[in-house]
Amino acid sequence: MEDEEGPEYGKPDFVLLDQLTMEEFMKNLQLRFEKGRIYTYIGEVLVSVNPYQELPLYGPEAIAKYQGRELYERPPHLYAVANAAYKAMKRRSRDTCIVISGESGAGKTEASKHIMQYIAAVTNPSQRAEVERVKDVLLKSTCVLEAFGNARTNRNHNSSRFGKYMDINFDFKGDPVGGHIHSYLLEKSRVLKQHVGERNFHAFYQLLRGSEDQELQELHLERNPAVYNFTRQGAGLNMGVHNALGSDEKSHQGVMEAMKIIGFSPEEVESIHRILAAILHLGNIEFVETEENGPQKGGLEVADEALVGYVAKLTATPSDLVLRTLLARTVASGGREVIEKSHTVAEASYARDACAKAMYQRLFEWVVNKINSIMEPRDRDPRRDGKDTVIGVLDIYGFEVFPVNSFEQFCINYCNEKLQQLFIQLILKQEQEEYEREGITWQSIEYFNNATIVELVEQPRRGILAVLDEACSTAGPITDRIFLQTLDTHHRHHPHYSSRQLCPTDKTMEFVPPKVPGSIDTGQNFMFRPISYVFSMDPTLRAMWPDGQQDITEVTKRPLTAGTLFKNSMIALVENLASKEPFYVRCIKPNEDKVPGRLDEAHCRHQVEYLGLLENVRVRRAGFASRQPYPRFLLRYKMTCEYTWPNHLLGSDREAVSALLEQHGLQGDVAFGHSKLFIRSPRTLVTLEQSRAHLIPIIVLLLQKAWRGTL
Ligand code: AD9
Ligand code: MG
Repeated sequence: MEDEEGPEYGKPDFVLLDQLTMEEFMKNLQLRFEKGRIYTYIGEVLVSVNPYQELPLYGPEAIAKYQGRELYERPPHLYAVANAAYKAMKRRSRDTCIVISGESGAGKTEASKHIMQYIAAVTNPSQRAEVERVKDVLLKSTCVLEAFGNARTNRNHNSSRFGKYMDINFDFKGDPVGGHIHSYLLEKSRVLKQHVGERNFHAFYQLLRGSEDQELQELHLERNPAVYNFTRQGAGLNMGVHNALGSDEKSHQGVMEAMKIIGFSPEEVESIHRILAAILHLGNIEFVETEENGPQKGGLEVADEALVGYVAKLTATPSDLVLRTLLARTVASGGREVIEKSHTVAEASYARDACAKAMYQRLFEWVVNKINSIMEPRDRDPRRDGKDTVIGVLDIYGFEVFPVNSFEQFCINYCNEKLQQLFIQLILKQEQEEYEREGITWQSIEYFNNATIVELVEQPRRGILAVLDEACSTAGPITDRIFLQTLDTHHRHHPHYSSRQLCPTDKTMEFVPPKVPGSIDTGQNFMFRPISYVFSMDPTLRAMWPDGQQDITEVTKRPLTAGTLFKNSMIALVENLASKEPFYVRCIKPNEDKVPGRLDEAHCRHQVEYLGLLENVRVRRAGFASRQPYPRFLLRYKMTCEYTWPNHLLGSDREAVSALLEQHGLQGDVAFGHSKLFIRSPRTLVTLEQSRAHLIPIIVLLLQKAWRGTL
């Protein structure tokens, strides 16, 4: 990797563009991408384009180049951002966070892994055993969570189907001593259904393809995923042997090893496999109306009793309980009276699916909790009142629009809007704070604030989620229609709302309510409770249902809806992020086809637009196009002035910068802050850049001559 970047690589910071237009922005992005420069700054924000190929940018050597450096000293890189966050945390004891955003497949998860690797590599020089243990768990947790929370989608072969925010706790030496993962809304509907070309969560295929014959026999499983309803849809029979991580067999070994290192016991791993197997068997259970009883009596039985037997055995639950869970439900009928109500075929199928979904979700949550319990900081530093300093890394599922968008896409996109809003607020807030700190007067500028979109979702009573809650509480088949009509009544004229009835085609930049059939159902978070697991003898399964022993009359009370729960978790997340010093990575997906090295202009331009990157540059340049610490400024431009090249002999860097600017006649366009130079017009930077570009070849020539001794 080059330490310096010449003009042929374009501008390493978009703030340096001569003219700020979309064309110029895209030209610079494209030029850098073609030269393998996938990272570019906007000030301290890192823009990253997914190369879809292995580039020689990572690893110990590259890490060493960034370690302890300032952001500007090396070409833009994720390591530089990780290093900046780490330094802010260590030097100033500030809690920091790195927010990674971008659409599905843009490279967020990969970026978060590089960040973690950087932090792991630069910490614990004294090799303390406890810190090494924590680092191992932090690094290995990713692989386990990806197995259970990622899946192949048409947009990304290793798509995160949950949001992840990971805190890493550091002690006063700056070494990781613990961590905590918050997971957000797993796309659990994927357990049951997948679009054409997509897969269920990796864990199922890894189990089937990676287990020994003997293990599969014990789980009553066949190796072929095409045998199971939950794993045979979406992908063709020969598809999906590989995910982005390699073959399922290899991944299985990797996950098993990771679980061992993290500290899952062999019994726990076995339980996990039994639960996955039970879910697969559940998916194959079909229901038939019994002839003796006749449909009018509602008699129902399962087509293949053996499957119920497998589920019962694998979950260590009496099989008559499993059967009863599927064929009937227990409801509270006024007061404390409890009655059992038989299911129709449709209801039984719904119960089976709800059961499978719930089991998987609980399994996922249990895995997250298990990892958290192992990462819990053990010895808190008493000098800090037991408080560690924290770096948070946010890798959330990216913005996505499908031909049919479910409630889950609605939540994913709402989450992305919420993060965009935070980005806008923090970027402006940071600017203001910096001007104040440096004693500079601030000039505000116009920008699009997507708060209006977030409000459309969150507003009390009229907002999309409030209306959805209302519709969920009104039982009956017409609720979907009522939901849509109510939304139309409230928001017909909202600039960012398009009604399904008025405008059936999606406009991706606008907020379209989820396609309704089924969304009420998912939004309700109401399910037939898999009551049988309360009685499971499997300790892992019991641990997944800590609420299992609750009184049935308590349980059938209306729970908070999934929408409200998600909204609350998003508000808490944003509050948490806002309390920390933020660093941003804005990921861009170069093309829809996952092709290495190809950047589709229109596709990227769209992302640059909705990520507000041009606005970001504009805000950065509005008051002052650029601000740079004096040493950084000198490092880049000192060759353009006789008083500063090769080193200045003036009293301070600030004085040297002043002399340099005076020589160029540019002193009228700048303000001198306490530690930084603020440059008003991009022209000034352009003049300096041109002067520098003009001098570089001359200096290179002189240096070559000096080396050859011909000077
Ligand atoms: V989603 O919202 O979870 O669907 P992400 O997380 O944004 O999405 P991800 O990081 O999973 O995308 O990247 C998608 C794929 O792009 C990876 O599986 C890699 O094959 C590829 N990728 C991403 N970043 C890099 C990189 N820096 N170098 C090489 C990369 N390949
Ligand atoms: Mg991801």
